[in-house]
Amino acid sequence: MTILITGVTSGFGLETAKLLAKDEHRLILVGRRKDRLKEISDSLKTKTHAVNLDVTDRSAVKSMFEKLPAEFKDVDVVVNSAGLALGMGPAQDTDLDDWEQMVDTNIKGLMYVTRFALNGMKKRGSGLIVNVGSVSAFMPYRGGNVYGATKAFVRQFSRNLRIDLFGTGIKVSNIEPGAAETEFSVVRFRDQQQADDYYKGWNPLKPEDVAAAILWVINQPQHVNIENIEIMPTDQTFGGSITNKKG
Ligand code: NDP
Ligand code: 8X3
Repeated sequence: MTILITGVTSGFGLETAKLLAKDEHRLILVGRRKDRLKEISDSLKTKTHAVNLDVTDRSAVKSMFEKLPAEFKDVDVVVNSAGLALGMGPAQDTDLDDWEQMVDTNIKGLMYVTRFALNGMKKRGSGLIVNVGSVSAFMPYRGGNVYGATKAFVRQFSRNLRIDLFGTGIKVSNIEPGAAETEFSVVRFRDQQQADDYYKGWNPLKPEDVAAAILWVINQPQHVNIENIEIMPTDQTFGGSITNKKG
C-alpha cells in the first residue's frame, strides 16, 4: 500500500512509520524538520518519499499531492498525526497566537491533507483516513481549552466524513489516545524539565502503543471500518489529567 503519514518526525507518526516500513509499504513522510525527515527517510528499509512541509500551508499541501511521483501517486491510507498543544494555562491568560496555531494545525492542517487525499481515493473507490484525535475531545481538564476543542473537531469531522463517504469504499477511523510520552509535552510546556516532571512517577502510554493500534486499524479487511479507538494508560483515568502518580 501507499501510506501518507503526517507528523512523521516524532512520536506516534514516527513509530507508525517504523512499523509500516517492516511490511514494506510505500511511505510518504511529511514533517517540518528537514534534517530529521531525511534521517528517518534514509533509515527506513522501505520505499519512501519525504515531503518537507507545514500542514497549515494549504497551497503546499495541494502541491504535494500534485507532485507525488508516479509510484506514490495512489495514496491508499492517510495517517493524520501532525498536531500539537501549546500551553496548559487557563483560557483567560492564554496567548491568542497559541490558540490560533492549534486551530491551524490540528483542524485546518488535518482538513487540507484529508480533502486533497480524497480526490484520488474517490476516483479509485477505496481508501482509509486515520485521524489522531485525543481523549481531550470529550474529557475536559484544566488548561485543555482550545486543544481539547480542536480534538472535538477531529472526532466530529471523522464521524461526519464517515457518513459523507458511506458507499464510496473510503473508510475513516479516529484514534483517541490519553497521555503518551512523546515530544508532545516538550512542545506544550516549551520546557524539557516540565515535560520530564509531567511523566514522572506513573506510566504514560508509549508511542509504540498508539502506533500498534494504528497498524491494526490499517490491517483490517475492506469490510471492517474501525470507527473509534480510545486508548488510555492504565495510570490515567477520566478527568483527562488525573494520573495515578506515586510520590
Ligand atoms: P510529537 O510532538 O512527538 O509529534 C508531533 C508531530 O507533529 C511532529 O512530527 C511534528 O513535526 C508534527 N507537526 C506539528 N506541527 C506541524 C505542522 N504545522 N506541519 C507538519 N507537521 C507538524 O507529538 P505526538 O506524536 O504525541 O502527537 C501526535 C498527535 O497525537 C498530535 O495530533 C497530538 O495532538 C495527538 N495526541 C498526543 C497525545 C500525547 O499525549 N502525546 C495524546 C493524544 C493525542 P515537525 O515539528 O517536524 O513538523
Ligand atoms: C493529549 C492527551 O490527556 O494530555 O491529547 O490531553 S492529554
